[in-house]
Amino acid sequence: MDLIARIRSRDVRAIARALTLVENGDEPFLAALDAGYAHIPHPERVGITGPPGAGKSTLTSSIIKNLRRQGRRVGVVAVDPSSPFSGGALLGDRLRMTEHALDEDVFVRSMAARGRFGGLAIGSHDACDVLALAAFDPVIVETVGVGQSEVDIARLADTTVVVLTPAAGDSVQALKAGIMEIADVVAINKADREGSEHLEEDIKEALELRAHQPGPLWLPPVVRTVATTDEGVDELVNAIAQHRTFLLSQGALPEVRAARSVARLTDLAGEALLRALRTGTRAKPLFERLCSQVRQGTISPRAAVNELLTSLKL
Ligand SMILES: Nc1nc2c(ncn2[C@@H]2O[C@H](COP(=O)(O)OP(=O)(O)OP(=O)(O)O)[C@@H](O)[C@H]2O)c(=O)[nH]1
Ligand SMILES: [Mg+2]
Repeated sequence: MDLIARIRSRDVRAIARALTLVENGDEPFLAALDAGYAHIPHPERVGITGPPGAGKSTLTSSIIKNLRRQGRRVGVVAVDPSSPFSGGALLGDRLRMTEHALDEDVFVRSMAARGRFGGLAIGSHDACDVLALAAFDPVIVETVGVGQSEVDIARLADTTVVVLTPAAGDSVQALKAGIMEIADVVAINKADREGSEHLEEDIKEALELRAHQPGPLWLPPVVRTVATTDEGVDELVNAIAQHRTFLLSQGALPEVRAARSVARLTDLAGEALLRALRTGTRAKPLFERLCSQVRQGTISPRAAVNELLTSLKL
């Protein structure tokens, strides 16, 4: 049986193997995945993002527990955008979700983000597709919210949960970084710590501002959680379900998916073009010459790009 068929039959080793191939950008496997693209299911996709150490993995583990009680098969990809190598943090994710290690209906995988262009998004989309093929629903994507990655995760998921904690500076950081703009649901985790009420007020205030934006109204629910004791997790799972109901009632899911596919195309096109410039027989010499001219300051970066486009007839 080929690998795709084995994934479809929910063979755990095949799923693990496929995710390694995705992580390595293995072209034959990606081509096989693409060949069956039209038949890949569309499970619910939930993104979990937030500052380092906010409790995303612990919270994900509690969410899994809740969803298992509902009989759902849960697939999780934890992507580390900061490290191109598997390191201690990734192992941490695995450890934090070990209570589900023997459950065949839960699959948790940590992976390093691949590539600079489109960063996080490229490999994670494929990983989600592998989990979708293996009939996991929902598929949860955890990522550390630093820099561009939270915008990427918003594009990966139907529902994005932003996890914050009362730790000093978190709220300021989140409000500044525009992280609130991508939140469909906000979890204030470590609510057992001091300052969670205050943080909740700050966040609600920031979210109220969003209510004045045009478009259908979704005011992100703010849920206080203690991931280590599962407190508030039922409410959090409910809030995620409510957002899904909202998307369905608005008929918005097809558009969310369509926009996601186009964003994916854009990322892949960017990556492919850059690769062509660096390795293509025709483009590489030209690109190298322009790079050295830009280094010397004899031509501006913009002028160099214009010359590239003209010479390559783009
Ligand atoms: N007091 C308290 N500690 C928590 C809570 N949730 C998580 N923690 C602890 O916070 C630490 C970090 O938790 P993780 O789940 O690894 O956090 P994370 O956001 O996944 O971390 P990264 O993936 O490294 O960014 C662990 O020691 C958890 O036990 C909580 O609600 N209350
Ligand atoms: Mg984590």
